Amino acid sequence: TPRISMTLEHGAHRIGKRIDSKMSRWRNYGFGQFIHWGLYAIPGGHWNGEYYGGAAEWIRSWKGMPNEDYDNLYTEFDPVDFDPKAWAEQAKDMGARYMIITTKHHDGFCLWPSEFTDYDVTNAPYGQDIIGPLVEAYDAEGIDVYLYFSVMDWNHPGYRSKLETAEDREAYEGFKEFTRNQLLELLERYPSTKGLWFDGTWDAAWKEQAEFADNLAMEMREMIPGLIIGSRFRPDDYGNRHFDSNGDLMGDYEQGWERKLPDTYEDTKGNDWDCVMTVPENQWGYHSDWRGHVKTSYELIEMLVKSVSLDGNFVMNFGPNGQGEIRKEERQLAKEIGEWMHKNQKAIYDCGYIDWEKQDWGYYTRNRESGEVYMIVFNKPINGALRIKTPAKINLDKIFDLNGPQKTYRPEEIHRNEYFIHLDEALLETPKVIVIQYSEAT
Ligand code: JFZ
Repeated sequence: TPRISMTLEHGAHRIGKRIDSKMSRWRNYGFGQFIHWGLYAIPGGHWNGEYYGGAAEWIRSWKGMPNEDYDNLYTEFDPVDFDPKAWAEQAKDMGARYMIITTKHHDGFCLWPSEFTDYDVTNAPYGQDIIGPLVEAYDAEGIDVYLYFSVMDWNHPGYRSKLETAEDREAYEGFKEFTRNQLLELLERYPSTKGLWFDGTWDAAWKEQAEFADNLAMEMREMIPGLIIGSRFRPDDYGNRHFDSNGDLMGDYEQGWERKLPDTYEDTKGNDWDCVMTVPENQWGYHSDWRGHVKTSYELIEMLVKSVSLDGNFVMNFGPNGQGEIRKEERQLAKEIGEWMHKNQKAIYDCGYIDWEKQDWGYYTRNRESGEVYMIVFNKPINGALRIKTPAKINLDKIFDLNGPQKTYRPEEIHRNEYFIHLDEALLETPKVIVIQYSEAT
């Protein structure tokens, strides 16, 4: 059926996935690290001994903390324990293949020396660039760096959430120019940047900027060809975000999976996507008092596996404290996930979705190059029998453990295209990976 679509000047410029090598590299990461770091790490979710229950990086918007106090926190920003090499090594050990760092969050404080504002690291006691040394350290570990940038900026005098008066419009023009300058500055300073992760683009004022945002994206891609930008940047002609007025994805991947995962492949609409996930329920920046449920490495590994099985990347967040230290809970999780990744990364890296019917024992992933299929088993049935249903005309050639006893399984055919393999281990201590090599019958 022909698509009925309206003409948009600033809608999606491409239907379907990007197929170039830079985007393939992004698609194949599987696992990434997010770092939320800024002035909010200093109060860590408290002010004057009072506990703030919202997301720590939003504390400025809390009536318990005067804006003036927040805006002076920069005079205390002196993270003497900041060790970019240690962060990068930890990320490498954990198995992350890309990293996203908050260059500027909603508060407007810049972790790089910006020519366009005084509200940056150089005017804090620390007095030095944070982003440069981070990029260098992660580049050295072979971990690709992406820059998080909040368009919303609570510090810039021209920033508006909505444009009601002529004065607002004039002020906002200055803010747009500032935004453009900062973005081009970042790309010029850090040319190994692989992409930008935008945020704070939901305001009514920004939703009117289809043309400006579209042109700016083009300009940034001229500076760094192949630059990867998700769907959380530009609005279309009618102010629609992520998906344009025709329902087509704007940007290189869908950025709507924030602290949630799709359940089925249909939910992803066949697009590229990433899921960004906090360790507690909703804390991105450092909060010294995590309350409520804190995710375990087991849960995070399951989310990672599920993401890859549905063709997405999983990005786990870290919130270093005001001294520049990564808290011990996060270090411990990184270590546990890393231990699993070292043994099982074959089922994650360069892998994606395969259209075999999902079974209750866990998830399938498939290596996009070799075609090898992995069963990542989280739930062992009481009888130890794992069901495999394949599409028609598939021969299961060889089924074996990725690790451990290197056991080979002989599938028991129970129906046409339906089998059991029988596990004999008593209990699974960690999610177990079984490799399936198959061929298509002619
Ligand atoms: C934003 C920020 O406000 C937050 O502090 C953090 O940086 C996070 C990664 O991004 O929060 C969002 C953004 C988008 C949605 C929800 C929270 N969303 O699309 O549902």
